[in-house]
This record gives sequence, structure tokens and C-alpha cells, in this order.
Amino acid sequence: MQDTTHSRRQFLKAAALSTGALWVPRAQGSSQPRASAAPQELSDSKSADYTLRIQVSPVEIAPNRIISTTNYNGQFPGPLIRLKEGQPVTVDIFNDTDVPEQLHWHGQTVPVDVDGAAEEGTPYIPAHGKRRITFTPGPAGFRFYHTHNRGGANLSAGQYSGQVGPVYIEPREQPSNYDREIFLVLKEFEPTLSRGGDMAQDFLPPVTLKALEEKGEAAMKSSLAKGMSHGYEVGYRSFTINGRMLGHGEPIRVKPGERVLFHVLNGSATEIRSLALPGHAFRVIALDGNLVPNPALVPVLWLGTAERVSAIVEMNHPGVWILGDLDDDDRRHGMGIVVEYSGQKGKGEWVKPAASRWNYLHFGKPTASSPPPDETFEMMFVKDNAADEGFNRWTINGVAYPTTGEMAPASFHLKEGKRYRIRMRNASDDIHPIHLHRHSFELTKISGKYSSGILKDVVMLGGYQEAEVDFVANNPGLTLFHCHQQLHMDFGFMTLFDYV
Ligand SMILES: [Cu+2]
Repeated sequence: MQDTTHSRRQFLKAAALSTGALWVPRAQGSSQPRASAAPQELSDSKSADYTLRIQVSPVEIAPNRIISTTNYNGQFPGPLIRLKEGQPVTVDIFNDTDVPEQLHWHGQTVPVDVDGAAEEGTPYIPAHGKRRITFTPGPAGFRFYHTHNRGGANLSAGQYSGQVGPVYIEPREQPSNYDREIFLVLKEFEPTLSRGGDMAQDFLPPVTLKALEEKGEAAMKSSLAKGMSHGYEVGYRSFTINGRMLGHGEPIRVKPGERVLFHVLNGSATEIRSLALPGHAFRVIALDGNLVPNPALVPVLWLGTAERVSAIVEMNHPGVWILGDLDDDDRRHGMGIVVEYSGQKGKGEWVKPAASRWNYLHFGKPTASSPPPDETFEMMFVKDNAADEGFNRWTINGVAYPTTGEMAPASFHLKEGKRYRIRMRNASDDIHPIHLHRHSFELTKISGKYSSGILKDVVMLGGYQEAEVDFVANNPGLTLFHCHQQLHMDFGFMTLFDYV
């Protein structure tokens, strides 16, 4: 059994290295017998199912373009970790760096001790030390792991580094309507700070609220009157998919008629990403790893920081194409990967797609069929321009999470088994990818419209917009809630739930 697992892992690594894409034929993911595991092997204190090493090493993102970054196992992205829902797994995490680290299992319903967030009380992986963790993976679907350290003004720390890797938790029953899977991790490198800069949000439904806009503009005016300019934003010099800049990795090689399931992860610290493949459409079957009630066809994928989209593309338009970001500048600096049909040659063609909008509700049920909540929490998100040494400070209901490393008490209190609604209002012009740890939430109201059946762990909240998500308190312990934009979470945009 251990040999089988080992060889499969070797295979995955070889596949990742040889194709530039993390690809897995479908049968390979579902045909591994695991029931015959010898118990003495599993209890062997010397062998974990997976070993992750946090280390600083060179990563070649294009020929002779070599960056140095903290990563997992000397590679970017970190190795694809394939788990089985409900089957316990042991992971050894070594930290070869000089700073204590946190490794967060994003999107999994794990206990506080495992989750990987100091704010919840997860122990650090000591500098030059090790932690062994054992947990039961779940829920099934596309998850990931990443550092949960604060970056602050240090643009080599936190998720500005290369500490991102994909996780796939195999469901008990595999969907069968595709031929193979390809994992894509989108990630920028070489960050720099700049003052100001706006993120266009014309890809979201245009439903800004006047009251929020007035509140945001009043805050802006008062900070400008005090002489404070716009706070810092982060930009990047290089852009990669699976650690390679566009044109510098192996292409994704496809055959006409093939149905490819793409698992796309936005591993960015701060950016919202888009993805299109000229002449093709994406059938979105899962958001953040959770199957959607209505798998709709879209021309472009949009992903906030830490979001995942799983989508099937039918390869029915032979040629050599660029699967890339809509932003010309970012794509020219590397945010893309070539898709090459068998028998076709060439450089990779890009065609700008027609304008479209990204609306989560396309993939849900257009009715409010979710049960009513036992309690609703109101949350208002506000930006204090450049208020923290040139960085924007963020508050939830007037409170910024401390940036000093001290532990903050929980602001919201849960009772196990109850259903809660969070009504979020964004009084800023920024888009916030809002994340809840250790739980999934259901989108119940987005852009003024009701919905049900879409389960996620990150949701983009547009500038001056509001949204409602529901979750069931089913995983006791401190639970972190934060914006996943590193600049926002590092400067106050976090709060905690606890169970009473
Ligand atoms: Cu944010």
C-alpha cells in the first residue's frame, strides 16, 4: 500500500515536472485501492503520508529568470496533495527557515490545532523545527494549503512568497463526465509597493449602494483633508501559471474532442485574476471545490484571491491558443499558458473575449430555499486611508484586528448546531475576497438577489456592495474570518468567532 501511494506520488511529481501543468488522467485518480493498507505501516511513527518542507530556494519561472522565495519542497507550486474524503492522513511539516510558520489547510473542516492560523491558536511550526499533524480530510473537492503568516510591509513574507500548493480530496463517488484533470495555480512574483491604483470592477454586477458609496467617499474626503493620500497597493513584475511565465513552460497538449476538467486556483496574495481560452467556453461544475447546482457555461473565469473554480472545457477548436488573463499587461508579463492541439504548431494565439460579467448566481438556484438563520450578524467594512504608516487600515464594525501580534478576543459568538447569517456591507471601493475558516458558507444574497445551493469558503464582495452568506456552526473552536487580500488582512481586516 505504501509502495502504491509512493509510486503514485512520484508519478504526480513527474507529471508536474514534465508538462508544466499538474495533470492527472481520470482513471488514475479513482482506481487506487487503499483499503488493504497494513495497519503497522500506518502506525509507523517514522513515516507520514506526506512530507512538506518549508524552505527558501531558487525557482526558475522562465529560462534563466530565477527568483528566490520561500516555498514547499523546493518547488512552486507545492506538490499536489491528493487525499480521500474521510480517510485520516498524517503530514509532517518541516520548517527549514528562520521564522516560525503556519500552514493553513484552506477550505477544510479541520480542528483548530490543525487549521494553521495563529489567531485561532494553532501552534507554530518552529523555525528549524517540525510539526506532525493528523486529520480527516473533508469536504471533498478542490482545496489548497498556504502560509498564514502576516506579511505587513515585508513583501517576501506571507503569501507574497511561494508558499501555495493544491489539495484535491477525492469524493466517495467520482464524477465521470470528463477525460482528465489539470490543476492550474495562478501566482505573481516580485512584488513592489505603489501609492494608490484602482481595481476595475466592471466584471461584477453593477449594483453599488448609494449609502455605502456616500460613507466611503466621506471617509476618503476626511482623510485627504488630514493630508493623508491613498494607502499603498502592491504590484508585481512577474506572473506565472504553475510557476512558469507564459511561453516558458510546457504547453497543455490536448486532442480534439477531449473533455478537460481544469481545477484553477488563484494563489495570489492580493490580485483578482481572470482566465479565458479563445474559441472555448468553460462549464463551471464547482466553486471552491463544491459542486454547484447549475453547472453553467461561461466565456471567462474570474477568481478573487484564494478562490477556486473547477470547469470542464470541451476541446473542439483546434489550434494553438493562449489560456490567459484578460489584462494585457499581466498576460504579457506571464499570466497565461499555451494550449496546443495535437498536430498543431505555432506560438499561441490570443483573442480578446467579448465583454461579459461574472455572477455567482448563474451557478445557483434562483430561489431562497435555504432555511432561515437563527441569528444574523451585521458587518460593516470601512477603509481608513493610509492610516497605518502609509498602509490603509481596515475595520469591521469599527474595530481593526491588532497588527502587533497580540491575540484578540472573539467578536462574534456561536452556539453549536445553529445556523447563522452574515450580512456584509462594504463601505470601500475595493473588492474583498471574504474568507471563513473551518466552515463552508452558502451564498444566500448577492448583488441584491437571492440564491441558494452555492457553497463556498471565499466570496468576492464588490466595492460599495452588500452580500449575505449563511453557515452552520458545526466545527467548534475559534474560527477566523477575514479578507483574503493580504494587504487588507494584514492591516486589520480580520475578526474571530468563538463557540460559547
Ligand atoms: Cu479586502
